[in-house]
Amino acid sequence: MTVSLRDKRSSELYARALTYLPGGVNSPVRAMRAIGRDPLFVDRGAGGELFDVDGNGYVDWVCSWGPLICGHAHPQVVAAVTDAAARGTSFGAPTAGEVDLAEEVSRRVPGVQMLRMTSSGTEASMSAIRLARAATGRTKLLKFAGAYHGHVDGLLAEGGSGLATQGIPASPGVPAEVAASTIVVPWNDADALAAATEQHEFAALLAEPYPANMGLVPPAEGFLELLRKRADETGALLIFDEVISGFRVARGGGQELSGVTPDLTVMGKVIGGGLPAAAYGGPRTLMERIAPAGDVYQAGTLSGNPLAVAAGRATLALLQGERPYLELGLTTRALADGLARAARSAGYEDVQIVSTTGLLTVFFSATPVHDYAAAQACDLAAHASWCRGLLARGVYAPASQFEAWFPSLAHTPEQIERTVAAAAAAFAELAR
Ligand code: KE4
Repeated sequence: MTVSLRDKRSSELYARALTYLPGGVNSPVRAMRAIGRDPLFVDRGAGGELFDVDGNGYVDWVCSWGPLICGHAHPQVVAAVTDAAARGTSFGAPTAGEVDLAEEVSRRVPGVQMLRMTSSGTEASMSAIRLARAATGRTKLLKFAGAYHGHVDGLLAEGGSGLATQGIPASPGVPAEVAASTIVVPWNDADALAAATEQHEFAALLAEPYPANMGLVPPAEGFLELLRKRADETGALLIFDEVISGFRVARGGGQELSGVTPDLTVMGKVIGGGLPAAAYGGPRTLMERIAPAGDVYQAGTLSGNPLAVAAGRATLALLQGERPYLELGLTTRALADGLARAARSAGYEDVQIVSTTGLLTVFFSATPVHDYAAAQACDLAAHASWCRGLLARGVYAPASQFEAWFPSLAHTPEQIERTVAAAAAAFAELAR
């Protein structure tokens, strides 16, 4: 049964927002343009649910694009942030919490002995790249088509057609000469990786170990090991961008899950528990190049902000040991199996449901998706229509084929059932 979304207040806010904010939003994907509708304005979240300003309730599978692995407004996170705020919101001076958080991260993440906090994943990626360039004396970067590492000039470079292509600006305002320092290679393409690392001397090979910005496209068997091998053979640093996979796909992120340890790790989202915090880290020998210990400059007024640190520490405290990840794996599996059943029951066959602990994507494709080109070949109109159908039935899914669903420890079996029922009806609508 579809409900006509009451969206009067959202519409009024959107009209006003368009006057003051580009596209009415503070980040493009929130505008819901990829699914052909206006954005919904949110009033509040609770556990695995979101409520918009018109009082419509949804099962939320976006969860702020990843930070809320324990769900919205977790009491322990809210209490930690409230307590911290009562002592002051920012000092511009070191605090004990920052040391505790850094210690906790270094205990979890195999490749991180030392870290520097920033306020966004973009800043963390940008800084890790600067450090890699300083450490190697090289300039060029290798990135994979479809991977997103934040809106750093040199990373807003897309590949042309072909194996390993010199980046071209993916946005106006990115200088061609900056994009040209980035070589873009198809994900999971061992030959293209070999060719690029033979042809160029790289400062760094940069990858999301479990890419989730082309939809979830896990590494092919042995591909991360090959990345590690090519970095070692050519003197490039290996950087894993774990802003999404970190603390999510496993307790120590993608590098723990795969057993492949990078030279530098970029982190974000979960590390801030929903407040603005990110970090980059690695062995002390590399990280002590960063000012003021070393000569590579990087800074930030609100880096390690006490409220964000409190939220991050409270979130990681809820992710102790292996049990939370077993639970998150079961939730993700139940959702994936349910969505597959929903598609089958509706006779809608052309979907590929891909998942790993804490991440899932429904590709509208008749064939498996192993790289960005295949993700781009999905039926984007069908995906958009399906997402609109989910919204009408109280399910808030990522408004883009090139994003992932973010199951959390807060999602309940009842919310999964609601999602599966809505998915079956929305698939049936498509199949008609
Ligand atoms: P931020 O600068 O948005 O904090 O982080 C950039 C970033 C870096 N690395 C990875 C792997 C990322 O996924 C991101 C940001 N993720 C997107 C969603 N895929 C954020 C949502 C948005 O842009 O509004």
